[in-house]
Amino acid sequence: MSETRFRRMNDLPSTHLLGSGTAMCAGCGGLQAVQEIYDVLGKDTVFVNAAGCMTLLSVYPFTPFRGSWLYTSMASAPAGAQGVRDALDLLVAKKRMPPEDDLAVVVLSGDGAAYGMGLSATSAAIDRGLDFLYVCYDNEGYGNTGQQYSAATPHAAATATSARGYPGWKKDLFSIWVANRPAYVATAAGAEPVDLARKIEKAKSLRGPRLVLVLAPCPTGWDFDPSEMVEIGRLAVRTGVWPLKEWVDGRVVHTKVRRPRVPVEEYLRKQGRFAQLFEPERQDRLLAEIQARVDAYWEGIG
Ligand SMILES: Cc1ncc(C[n+]2csc(CCOP(=O)(O)OP(=O)(O)O)c2C)c(N)n1
Ligand code: SF4
Ligand SMILES: [Mg+2]
Repeated sequence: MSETRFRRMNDLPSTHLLGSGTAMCAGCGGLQAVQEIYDVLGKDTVFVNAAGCMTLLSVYPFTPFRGSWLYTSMASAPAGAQGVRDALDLLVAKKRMPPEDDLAVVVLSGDGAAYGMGLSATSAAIDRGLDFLYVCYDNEGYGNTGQQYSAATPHAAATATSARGYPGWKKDLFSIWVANRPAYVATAAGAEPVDLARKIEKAKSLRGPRLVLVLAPCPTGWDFDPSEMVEIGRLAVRTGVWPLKEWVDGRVVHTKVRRPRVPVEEYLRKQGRFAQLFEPERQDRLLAEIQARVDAYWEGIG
């Protein structure tokens, strides 16, 4: 695997510029998910955005969003959301803003913030019962700074800081949130837009701490052709690598169960970050172990 792969974001041609004058990669799964989510949330939303790729969407004073946008450090988005929520509540309580002008407070962060740096602030916000929706677009690494591994990186994936393959196993953020007993927790994928839209609708209708965790295929960090973004997202679901599920009313429900599942290898093969599993020689033991973990998950749910 070449090191230069992880420098591509800085070398992007101007064709990757969006209307707001910001630089995003072509075929960005995170951007696809944010667009789908914003269609449902609408403009009466304040995004509290932890530093990451989506921060590039808004460069003061320009933003492609019709609502509001606040930028925070990686660890602080839930604390920022608390401040915004409190300010809105005070404005309504003091009759300086009519209740119909109230805004939904939405944290938007990558996995580096959601699974790692911002996790204690998130836990505290859930403990306080903060009324907010947390949207995490999970591209399984620190994408904005060149795809270093994060706690969301899958086993054996090559990153800028794990050239021979990440030795750890992806953290189960869904279960961590569930353990905190919030109002709602769901996983979703931009490649499954109907399921994603339904979950955002559901989350929008509830109050209290809510998480929607969206897989975000990342051509730059995962090393695949941008035209394959949707197909890779679908394969993550069809292989069972990325279960679509929600936790509501105290139980976990899987919203899409594929039988039979596509072999995991079909998902891995399409991504350069897993190339060392196939070249220079096939890593049969590792491939079998990855498949067995996915099988064990699905056998475990009955
Ligand atoms: C405390 C801290 N360390 C490092 C950085 C530099 N930094 C900015 S964005 C980023 C990556 C964030 O990763 P993630 O949350 O997964 O979002 P992504 O970039 O993948 O969209 C890093 C490390 C920072 N802003 N703050
Ligand atoms: S590095 Fe990945 S997540 Fe970040 S803008 Fe590029 S494709 Fe999107
Ligand atoms: Mg990330």
